[in-house]
Amino acid sequence: MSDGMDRFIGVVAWLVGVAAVVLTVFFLALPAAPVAAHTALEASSPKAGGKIGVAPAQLVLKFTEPIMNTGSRVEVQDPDGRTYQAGPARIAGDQLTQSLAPLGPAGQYQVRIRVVAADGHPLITGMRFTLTKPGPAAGGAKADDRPIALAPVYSTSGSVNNAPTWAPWLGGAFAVVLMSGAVLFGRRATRGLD
Ligand SMILES: [Cu+2]
Repeated sequence: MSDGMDRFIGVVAWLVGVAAVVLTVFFLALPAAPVAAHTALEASSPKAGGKIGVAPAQLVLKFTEPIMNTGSRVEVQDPDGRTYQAGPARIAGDQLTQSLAPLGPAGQYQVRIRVVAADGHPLITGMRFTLTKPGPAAGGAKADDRPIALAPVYSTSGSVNNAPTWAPWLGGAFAVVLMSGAVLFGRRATRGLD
């Protein structure tokens, strides 16, 4: 094969590699905007993972982005499996308020949360808090309905849709591009020896 042909193949290989990288980055960057608009649980009252002595009259959740008025569901369950959410969740912007029936026994309460982000993607997450003394329904003190102090949520369990799912694809695409480049370069080098 002539030197001219070798050079031509080299240039084509290089152009294909560059085009692959550019197109990969371009197409994989597209879903980045909706990903950024996903929502996550940012703060809560009671505090996620916290301990409280007096049962709250309501549960307040603050999200990183506004959430839709439809499709939300909050469930507050005691250690025995009874639930205490009372009526529908009330949503205002990025905040959700769920009225609670008088809580029961002391112990860990599980909060299951489903909301729909402004971009239409559902967020399913959860948190727990511990009631250290029996609630009103178990003979304890009257529910606490003082103004809510929201505490930041540092980690949420069972959270979906918030991971940048394109990241592994990006890595994989680059690996493929690099391997293709290596194969083409190898072929070219071998041809050079003929
Ligand atoms: Cu989304």
